[in-house]
Amino acid sequence: MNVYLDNNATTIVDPQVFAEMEPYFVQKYGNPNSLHAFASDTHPGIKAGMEKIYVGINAPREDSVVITSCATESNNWVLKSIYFEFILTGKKNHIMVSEVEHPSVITTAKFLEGLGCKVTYLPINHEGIVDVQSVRDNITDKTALVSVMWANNETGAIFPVEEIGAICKEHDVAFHTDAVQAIGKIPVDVQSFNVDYLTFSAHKFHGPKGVGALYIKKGRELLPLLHGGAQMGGYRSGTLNVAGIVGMGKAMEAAVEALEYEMTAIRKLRDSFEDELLKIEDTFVVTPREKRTPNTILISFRGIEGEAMLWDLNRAGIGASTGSACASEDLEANSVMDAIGAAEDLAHTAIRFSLSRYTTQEELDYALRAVQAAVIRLRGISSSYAYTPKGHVSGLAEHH
Ligand code: 7TS
Repeated sequence: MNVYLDNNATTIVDPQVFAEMEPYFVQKYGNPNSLHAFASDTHPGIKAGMEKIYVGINAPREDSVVITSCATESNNWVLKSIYFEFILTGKKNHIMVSEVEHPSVITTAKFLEGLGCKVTYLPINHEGIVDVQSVRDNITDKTALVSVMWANNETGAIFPVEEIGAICKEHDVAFHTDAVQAIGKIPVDVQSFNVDYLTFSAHKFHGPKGVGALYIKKGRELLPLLHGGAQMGGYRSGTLNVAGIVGMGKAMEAAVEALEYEMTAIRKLRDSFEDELLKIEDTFVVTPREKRTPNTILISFRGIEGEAMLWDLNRAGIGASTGSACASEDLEANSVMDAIGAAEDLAHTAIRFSLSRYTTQEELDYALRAVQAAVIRLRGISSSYAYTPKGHVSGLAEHH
């Protein structure tokens, strides 16, 4: 049996999404900017796709949604544009990001730091949630941007973006949120609180890879990302990814439709799977369930290297993760485990299981048996497990 439990890395394309995209490859292939029927044939699809995206995040029509190639691109754009417009010109000197942002934010912030921008890395608390007080404490009239993700990709922790947005508004500071892990899992509405920029990516909600977006509130216009033929309102030149826009629109519509199912049925599957995993001795979960997206579990198995567990699971046909796939080439400790100050031996033991609306009870039953078998095998050959004291672990609730 093959079981895919790495949906925070990417998701299967919904067959309905694929079906809607298909005509835009070999039938309606015109360049939308040309002046003939091959071009205008693509316009209804683009219009409908964009409409579904606006509706999905409840964006007012006066605001912009710019289609990019991925969330990484959207995140880079926000930070670098703010740097060019406000930091390089000396109007402001400071940005804030949480210390557990995706690398597309963290490494961009570090790059800007190298260029002279002051950066505050906002800490997370023992539950893996970003500390609102640190936003209040560090915001100044020289702060140009605060960037805090809506939900964390590793733990699923939902961050207090509403409160952070309110603090930013109070100080007239631009607020960006990376909502990649929120869309399709919890309600995302850009009008429900103060948000100036919002990043998302189609492949995380059963759309195609290579299509991301950035929502930009009116009055918070950015500098163009790509100069050229002035597509996407001049923000991002380059021939439109027509099929991608159509696909992202359909995926957004389907994600909103399935939201209730995700928040009830998938949550239930996740919770009972987690209950069973926590029955295994010496297992730890950081963020309380009710503060997480409904599909995610980050769990540590004391005495077992995450990579070893992945190896055993992969042999059993199960795809999981030790954290983010983007970071998996260097065998560093999980960044969230690091940030909450977990003991070194536990930081390397975290495994992420992320479900989707396609996940079934049968798959989870199979996965549970595979995890149980892997735990017995790997602890049996572990040189350290038997000697590890079972005492208190900083920041982690212990389960026996
Ligand atoms: N932001 C967040 C919060 C993410 O989780 C990811 C991908 C990205 C940005 C980048 O998205 P992309 O569209 O540029 O690919 N996160 C992960 C992950 O957790 N495991 O693999 C990829």
